Amino acid sequence: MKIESLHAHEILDSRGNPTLSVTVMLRSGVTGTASVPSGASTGTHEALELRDGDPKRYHGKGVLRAAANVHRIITPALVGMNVTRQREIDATLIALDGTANKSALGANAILGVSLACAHAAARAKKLPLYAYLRRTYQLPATNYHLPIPTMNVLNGGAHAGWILDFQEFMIVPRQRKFRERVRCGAEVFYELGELLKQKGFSTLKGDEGGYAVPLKTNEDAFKLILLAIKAAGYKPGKEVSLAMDPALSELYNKKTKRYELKREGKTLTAGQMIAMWERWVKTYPIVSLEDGLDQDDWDGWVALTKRLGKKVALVGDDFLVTNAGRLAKAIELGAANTILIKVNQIGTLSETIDAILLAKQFGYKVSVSHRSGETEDTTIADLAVAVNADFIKTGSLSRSERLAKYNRLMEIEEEVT
Ligand code: 2PG
Ligand code: MG
Repeated sequence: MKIESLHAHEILDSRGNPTLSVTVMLRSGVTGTASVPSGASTGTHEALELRDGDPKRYHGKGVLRAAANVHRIITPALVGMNVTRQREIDATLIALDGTANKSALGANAILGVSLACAHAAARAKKLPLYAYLRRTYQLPATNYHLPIPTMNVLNGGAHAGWILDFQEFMIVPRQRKFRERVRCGAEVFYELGELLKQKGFSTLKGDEGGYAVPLKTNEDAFKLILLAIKAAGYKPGKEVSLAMDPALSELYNKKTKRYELKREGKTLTAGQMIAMWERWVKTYPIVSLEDGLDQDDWDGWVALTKRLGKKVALVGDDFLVTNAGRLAKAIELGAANTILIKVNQIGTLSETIDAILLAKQFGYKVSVSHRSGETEDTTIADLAVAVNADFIKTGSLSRSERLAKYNRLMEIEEEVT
């Protein structure tokens, strides 16, 4: 079980940007590998993704410094450690870095190592990753519930050249089996493509594999999706619900304290934004609203939660950044009722698990999420199953880096049921 060596190198993510892949090798020869995702609409309170800033390579986006940190600083500290002591490994990584936002070594360097260790340990223990995680963190549940997927079929915002103001319009298939949820999502996605073609739109796709189309209004997105759900033979609200991530921190003007919906030519206050969400939730079968206000508008989040918290999942992404500290404050104030979990927002597996455990303890729902920049790594699928997450958010029904997670979940379902 002892760690023999670590190797980190640059690979490219789904946008063609460099990211880290890390392999841990044990004395026994067993290895574990993980690669690190990367966001585009990142929250200001996320852990730091270390990039080289050398304009001669990859427009400054190289991660050679992060790789060097793995080799020069992390490796000497971890060699000889027992790879199954994940909490000790993560505590060592956090102490080595010594900053609050992992800016010394880079959260990408730290996360790559943290996840690769879990993979190596699971393999050494001859367990699937989800079962290993459950055991190593002594997670209480004994049964397995596969998550409800929230599938981003129409892309806007920073993921699609601002073709729409809001970033993600998602379908939420609710069939009993995960495999049937995937099938339903794919069938609705095909119908949506057909509808778009009929209306004369192209069916080009955004970063998360959903269609990227210049609709007149943001609301038109849901109107179209409802048509697609019906055309695919499913009942909106019963078999398929809706979810959205308008990613409003991206539209917030801190100086004017207004949300700027440029495509629609609207400028709204937080109060007007909340009123709009109330109307949408009344009109459409929306079950989940992520980042419905700016990441630092604590009062607004409390007001939003009072108004809609009993009806829909109010998901904190940029707002909570997988950070147990921010989550504790939100719990105290009564802000949001669901946490989005992104491993690279916080930078170690153990801190991720701590945020999840805190959320569950206080009745917050958990949605495990990809980033808009992804790789073929499927760790988040196993993580979602390990913790019995309520939701998983991992993109559309196209693009292999998104489908890899759905495919892994279908495989896991066969193992656990
Ligand atoms: C989000 C994510 C993932 P990004 O805002 O929820 O969908 O986007 O990874 O660009 O932050
Ligand atoms: Mg988000």
